[in-house]
Amino acid sequence: MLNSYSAKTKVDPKDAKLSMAHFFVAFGALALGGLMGLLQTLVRSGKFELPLGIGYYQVLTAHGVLMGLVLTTFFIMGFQYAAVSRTAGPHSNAARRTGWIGFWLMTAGTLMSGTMILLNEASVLYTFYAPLKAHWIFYLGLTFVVVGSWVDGAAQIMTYAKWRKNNPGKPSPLLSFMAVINTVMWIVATIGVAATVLFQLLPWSLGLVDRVDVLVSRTLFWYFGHPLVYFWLLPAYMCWYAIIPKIIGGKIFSDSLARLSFILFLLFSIPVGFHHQLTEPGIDPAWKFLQVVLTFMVVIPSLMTAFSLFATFERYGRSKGAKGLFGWFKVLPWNDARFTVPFMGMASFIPAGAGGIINASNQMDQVVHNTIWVTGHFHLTAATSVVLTFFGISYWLVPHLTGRKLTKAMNKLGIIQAWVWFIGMAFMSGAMHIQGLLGGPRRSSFSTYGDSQQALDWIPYQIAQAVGGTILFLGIILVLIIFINLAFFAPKGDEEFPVGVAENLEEKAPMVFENWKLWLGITAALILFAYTIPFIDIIQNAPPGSKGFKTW
Ligand code: HEM
Ligand SMILES: [Cu+2]
Repeated sequence: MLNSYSAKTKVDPKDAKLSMAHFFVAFGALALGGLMGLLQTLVRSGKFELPLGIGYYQVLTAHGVLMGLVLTTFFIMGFQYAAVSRTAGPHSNAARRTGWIGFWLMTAGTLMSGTMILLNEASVLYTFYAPLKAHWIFYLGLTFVVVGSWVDGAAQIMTYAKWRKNNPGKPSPLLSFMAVINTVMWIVATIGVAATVLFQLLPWSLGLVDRVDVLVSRTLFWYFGHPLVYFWLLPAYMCWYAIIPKIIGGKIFSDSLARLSFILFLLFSIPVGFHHQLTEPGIDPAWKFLQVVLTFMVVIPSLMTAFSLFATFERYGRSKGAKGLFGWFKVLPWNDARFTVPFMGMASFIPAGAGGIINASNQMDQVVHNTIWVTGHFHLTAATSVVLTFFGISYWLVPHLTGRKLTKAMNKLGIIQAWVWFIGMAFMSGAMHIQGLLGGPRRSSFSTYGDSQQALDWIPYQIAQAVGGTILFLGIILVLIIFINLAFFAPKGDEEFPVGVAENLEEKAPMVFENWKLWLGITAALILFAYTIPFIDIIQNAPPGSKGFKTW
C-alpha cells in the first residue's frame, strides 16, 4: 500500500534525471544571461565601456537568446516532463528515450548558436530579423533547438496518449492536460519559425540564394513570436491554477474552467502575430485590425484565470474564519516561499498585462513602438511574472527530484530573493517604461545623439536602470545559491510535489475538452482565416528582396 502511494506521488527517479538535466542548462543560461543583462544596463548608463572589443549588440544577442529562448524552453520542458510523469504516471522507456534525444538536440543547437554569438558571427539579436545576416551555423543551431523541442515535447504527448488509452472515457489529469496543450501550441507555433529558418535564412546564409524577402520572414517570425510568450506564460498558469491551491491548503476553484481557459489560449495565441507588425508597411490595415481584435480575445481567459485564482484564495481564507472584504488576504501562508514567490509573480502580472493592452492598441503602440518601454514591458511579464513563478516552482521541484528538502533557511532566502528581484525590477522596468514614453529607443548602445537635449534627458533613467540591474544581478546570485544548494547540498528527505484537487469532486470535466480533432481544427481554421489572404498579398506584391547585411 505504502509503495503504490509513493509511486503515485513521486516523480520516477529516471524521469527526475531528465528533468534535472533541463534545469542545469536553464540555470546555466540564467547565470550567463544575467551577467550580460547587468553589462547592458551599465553600458547604456554611459558610465562603463565593454572591454576587449566586445560589442554591445553581441552582448544583447547573448542576453536575449540565453534568457528569452534557452532559459525558458529548457525550464518549461523540464517542468512539464516532470508534471506529466507525476500526474499521468512514469514515462515509458520509449518516451524517456525520446525525451533524452530531444534534450540533446536542443543542447547541441544551443552550443552551436552560442558559439557563433561568442565568435561575433551572429550579433543579430534574439529575433534574428533579416536582412541582418548571421553565420549559417547560428541558424542551423536554432533549427536543432526547435526540432529538439518537438522531440522533447513528443515524450509528454506519448505518456498522455498512453494514459488516455488506459483510462477510456475519463478526463486526463489536469496538469498533464495543461502540459500537452502548451506543447501542442508550441509545435503549431514553431512551424512558422522553422519555415523562415529552413526555407529562407539557412539557404541565404549558405550563399545558395542571394536575396531574402524581409516581410515574409518577419511575418513568419511573429506568427511564432506571439505564441512564444504564451508558451512562457502557460507553465506559470499551471502553477497558479493547479499547484498553488494545494500549497496553501485550498482547492482548485474549477477544474473545467481551468481547462477551458487553456483551450482558449491555444485558439487565440496564434492568429495574432500582426500586432507586432502594426507599424510595418506592406500589410493591409484591415488584416491588422482583424488580428488586433483576435488579440483582445485573450482578455477572456486572462480574466477567467484572475477570477479563479482570487476565488481560491478568498474561499481558503474564509474557510480559516477570515472576516470582512479582504480579511482572507492576511491568512494566506506568506512565510512559505512556494506560495509567496509565485504570488509576487502573479501580482506583477497586473501592471504587466495593462501594459500589454497598450502595446496591442494601434494608436498607443505608435507612441511606444521600438522604445525601451517595450523592454520594460517584457521584463515585467517574462522576466518577473514568469521567472519568479519558475523560481517558486524550482524551490520544491528541485529538491523533490534530487531527494532533498527545502530547508527553513533556503525557504527564507527564496522569499528574500523574490523581494530583491521585485525591487530591482521596479527600478529597472519602471525607468524603462518612463524613458520609453520620453522616446528613448530600445536596442541602442550608449549615445547622446550629438548631445541633443532630448537624449540627455534620458540619462537619469538609464542610471536608474543600472541601479535596478545591479540589484537584479544580486537576485541572480541568490537564486543560483538556492538552486545549487537544493540540487547538491540540502539535507536528504522527501519534498512534496503539490498537485491541487478541485473543490467540487462531483464535477467531471466534459470529455469535449480532450477532443483534439475539434480544437486543432478550430486552431487551424482561425490561423488560415487570419493569415491566408494577407500572406498571399505579401508574396504577390513582394519587392525584389534584400541582400544580407553585417552591421557589427
Ligand atoms: C539581471 C537581470 C536582468 C537585467 C539586468 C536585464 C537587462 C536588460 C536590458 C538593459 C535589456 C535591453 C537592452 C536594450 O534594448 O538595449 C534587456 C533586454 C532583454 N532581456 Fe533582460 N535583463 C535581465 C533579466 C532578464 C530575464 C530574466 C529575461 C527573460 C526571461 C530577460 C529577457 C530579455 C530579452 C528577451 C531582451 C530583449 C533583447 C533584444 O531586444 O534583443 N532579461 N535586458
Ligand atoms: Cu504579442
